[in-house]
Amino acid sequence: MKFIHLSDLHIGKRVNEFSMCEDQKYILRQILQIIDDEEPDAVIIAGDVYDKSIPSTEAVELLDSFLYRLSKRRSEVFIISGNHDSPERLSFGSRLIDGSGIHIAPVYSGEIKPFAVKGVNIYLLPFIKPAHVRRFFEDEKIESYTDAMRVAIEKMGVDKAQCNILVTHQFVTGSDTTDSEDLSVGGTDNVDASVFEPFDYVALGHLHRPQNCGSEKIRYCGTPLKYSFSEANDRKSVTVGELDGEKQLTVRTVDLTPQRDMVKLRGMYNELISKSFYDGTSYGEDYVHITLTDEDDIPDAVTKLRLAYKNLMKLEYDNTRTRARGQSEAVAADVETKTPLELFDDLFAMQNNETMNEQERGYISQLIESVWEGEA
Ligand SMILES: [Mn+2]
Repeated sequence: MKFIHLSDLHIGKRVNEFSMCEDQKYILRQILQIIDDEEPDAVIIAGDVYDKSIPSTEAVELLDSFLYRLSKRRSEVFIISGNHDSPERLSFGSRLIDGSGIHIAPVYSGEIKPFAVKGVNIYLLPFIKPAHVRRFFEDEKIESYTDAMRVAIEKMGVDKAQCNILVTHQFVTGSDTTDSEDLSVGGTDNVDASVFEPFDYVALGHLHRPQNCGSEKIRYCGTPLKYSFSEANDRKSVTVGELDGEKQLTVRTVDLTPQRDMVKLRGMYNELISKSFYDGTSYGEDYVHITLTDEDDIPDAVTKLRLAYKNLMKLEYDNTRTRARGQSEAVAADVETKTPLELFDDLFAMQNNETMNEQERGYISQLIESVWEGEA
């Protein structure tokens, strides 16, 4: 049984206020091409189909057209909701479209019946929290996410003599995160990989970087696009797996090439605006994060840089002043012990990367005196 594992499409997502819809349309077309080349028996989408529980009309249209195109292929399609989706809204009409080979997991009800594809059982377990499972199994001790997943899986009654795939959306303990996921503060939402023992493959969604959890049997395929600059150096792909009746698993990836990449650039302003820096690159179209190392702020830098870097998403400086800002907490501790003039001295140095000259110092010290005496 051959399958393609996708997750975290986040259709409708905006990154730094840039709509990703065009990029998503482009990458979904590429995914359809891969499906045509690979001819899998199953296409799995492991949650975070949409970016929001109430998706934009544009996002709904995009998913509708992707699903319609999928339904015209021979593969069966399996979809679960992630923490970003509303399970109720995502599964609207699911029983109606089931016959067209698009299977969307219903809201968790304590009971999960597998689908069979070429002798492999596919279990769809949408994103759940402990409370969602506790509701149905009041006698079980369910305190953590691991407890919840363990109970939900136990209740499936998986026959380990058969081949079994679980599709789910959770944070497996010890996995590698990026800046574009929504993880709970303090990390109480992690699930121990040992709960997945009954399965021959676990198609995971939630984390955005492709990775195996201990073995290739438990895998995050990652997002089809980069959704934060922390992923600038990642390679995005779809995971293609094959599971035979002997429980032999093979897993490989097919790379995805985005319409626009996300890149981080760094240097002096004059360097970055010189044609030799960006000529022959795709930076003009890419989503770029520029770090200027100039000591002085460049007036209107964003507008000027956008002449060469149309999709400049983020601009920051790395210089003496911005580094000093990191030390400003230490400076704040000095407030009690320093004179107003000394404090202003520090502020001036931080803003201008140089100390005041005699004339400036004289002016400020007069000003401070008059303020202090209430004469200003
Ligand atoms: Mn996600």
